[in-house]
Amino acid sequence: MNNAVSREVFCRHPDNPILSVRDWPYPANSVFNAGAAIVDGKTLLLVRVEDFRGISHLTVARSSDGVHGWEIDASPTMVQDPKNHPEEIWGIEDPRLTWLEEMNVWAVAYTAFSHGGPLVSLATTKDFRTFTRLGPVMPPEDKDAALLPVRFNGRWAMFHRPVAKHPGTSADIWISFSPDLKHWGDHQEVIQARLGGWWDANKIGLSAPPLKTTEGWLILYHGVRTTASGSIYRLGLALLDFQDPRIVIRRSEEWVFGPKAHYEREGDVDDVVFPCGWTTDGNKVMMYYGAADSCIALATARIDELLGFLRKSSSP
Ligand code: M1P
Repeated sequence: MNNAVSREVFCRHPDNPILSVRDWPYPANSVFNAGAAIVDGKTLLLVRVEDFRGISHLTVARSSDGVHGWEIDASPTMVQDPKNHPEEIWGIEDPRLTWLEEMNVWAVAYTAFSHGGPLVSLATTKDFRTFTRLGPVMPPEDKDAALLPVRFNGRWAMFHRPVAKHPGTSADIWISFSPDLKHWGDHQEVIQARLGGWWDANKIGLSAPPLKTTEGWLILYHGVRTTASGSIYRLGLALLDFQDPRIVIRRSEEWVFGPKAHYEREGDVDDVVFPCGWTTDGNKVMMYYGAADSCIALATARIDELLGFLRKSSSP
């Protein structure tokens, strides 16, 4: 075993990939990058499905144990609606789910692929059958968004990843605040991509929604390393202050997970691990990730080990 493998704190499920187009009830090119939640005692994945035009929609899959026996909606659950939402002209992608106790709804933060590029849209749902769209909340290019589950000084908070057109700038994780989920402001950079030879140089993005822990908000993010043979998507951790999530307490220096298995290394886009959701069961976290933009895999970790890994990292 080499060092890179031994340092990974997530453990792949032996039945990976747990979902692929072979499981799908209708023809599709690929299924990947799913939001995850526990709903009515079952694991629910809101899966990005790419059709044979290259356009993505979202479909629900449910399982009692989160690994096997998936019940998948027979037809697409949430599809692009370009008539009412022109920003969805080229599809909807990469949903992140957050339970908003105060409103008694699930918030879905997703990427709408508009004429101007990818942007952040929000919707809410109570049952994952019907969705109420709030529309676009961040202009292009912006994606990798997720809400925090509670208000901060009366305002909702959302992480997202804008990309500037200005050459030489990095793509970093920002936070913004809103009184009503519709109007967003007080934008602030929270986690910056590193530079140079780092695994997370120049481009990062939030992966799964922030997880509430005893030590603060646990952040899982992807870093994109550009190499001569393409990009490598790996995952890192950060810990944010519980009261003020603009404050970074710790950030991992090494990645905690990267493409190693064949289904992560080869697919429509090679060398990609891309989680959009994780669920918890006590101290255990189940991370659902898109592998090589082609299928869905599962890896698990102990939350105390993730926090322990971060404790060994220096404060930024
Ligand atoms: O192909 C890898 C990923 O590329 C994009 O992610 P990002 O813009 O954060 O680099 C997304 O299109 C994502 O869906 C895709 O998995």
